[in-house]
Amino acid sequence: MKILHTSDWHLGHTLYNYDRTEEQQDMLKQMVDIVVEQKPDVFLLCGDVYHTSQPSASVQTMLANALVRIHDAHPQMAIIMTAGNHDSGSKHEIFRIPWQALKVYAIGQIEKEDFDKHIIFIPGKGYVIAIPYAYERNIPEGFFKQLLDRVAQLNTEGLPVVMTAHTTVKGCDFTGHDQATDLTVGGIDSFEIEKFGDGFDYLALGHIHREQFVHTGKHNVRYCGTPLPVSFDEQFPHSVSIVEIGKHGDTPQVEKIEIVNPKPLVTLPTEGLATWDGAKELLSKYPNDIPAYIRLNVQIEDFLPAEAFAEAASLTVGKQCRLCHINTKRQSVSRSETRVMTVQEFQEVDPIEIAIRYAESQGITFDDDMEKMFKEVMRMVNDDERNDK
Ligand SMILES: [Mn+2]
Repeated sequence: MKILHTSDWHLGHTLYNYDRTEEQQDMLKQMVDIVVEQKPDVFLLCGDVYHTSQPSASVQTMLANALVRIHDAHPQMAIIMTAGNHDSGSKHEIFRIPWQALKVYAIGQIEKEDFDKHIIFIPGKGYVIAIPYAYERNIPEGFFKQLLDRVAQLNTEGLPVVMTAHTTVKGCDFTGHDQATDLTVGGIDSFEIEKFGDGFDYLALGHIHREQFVHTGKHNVRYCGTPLPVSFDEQFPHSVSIVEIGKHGDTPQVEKIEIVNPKPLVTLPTEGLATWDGAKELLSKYPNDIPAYIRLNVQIEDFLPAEAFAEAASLTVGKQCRLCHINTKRQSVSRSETRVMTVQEFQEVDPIEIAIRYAESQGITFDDDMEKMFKEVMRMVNDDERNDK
């Protein structure tokens, strides 16, 4: 069985209010080309199809058109698409039945009773157990094992078994995720890898944006990573994974195919921090004809002048690059700092840093327990917001 493993498309994502439709269309075109060339048996899209649970009409059209083109590129292929934490699980399944006409299987929600919804048989090739966004509280005890046992019963031919989920497993590399604000990544909602049981030949994961194998000693648990960077912190190559498994029990063979972003996310300086004047110089020297999104990393002692962003943005006039963000790091944070923040500063700082500052101003030590409680509350707030949509 040959699988194209991808996840975290985040269609509809805007970067500091810049529309990214062109890049996303380009990425989708590259997906079609890879399918034409590789002819996989299964196309696995493991969650975070959209960036928000309420994508616009044009973004939904972009996905639907892309799925048709991907199907047309190799009509025998099954396309299995699960919902991630950014997607609405119920909306993901609206067109579940009509999509099946194009061998597109849309799985948005965990079905505790109907296992067959999660088990997709690819005749003569293998089985895929498709699980959308999974975290401890929405997975019934023994759920993975029951699914694997069911497939073991069915799989009399010894065909490869693939399981897919959108989740965090303990011990993976979070590089690229801001753990203070991306609370579904930070550890509260993460699974021990043992929870998935055994009986699968490959565990295809989505959610973590850096491609990686998760260390299990078996070389068969993998995040494929994002095809397009979602944040400036994703300073690593982006790709899809082509996975081949001969028969049940074999070790999967994995090859990466890089996805090229026509408009890269560039941080200046590329390493470390520059002074404010140094950062402006780097920006004014940036080549006129290279399209890119730019973030500046600036070392400051206090705060940047209020007009700093406009000043830096004016340096990009006549260039193809766009300034997105000025990231500031203070040389030393004074513990007794009581200076009032501007609205812009307030929006740029992580919520947890604001909580720490507030605690300090009240003479309270913000210890590990406090941090844990704060993150738990943030997670509950985020969950509520998601469920309201
Ligand atoms: Mn994601």
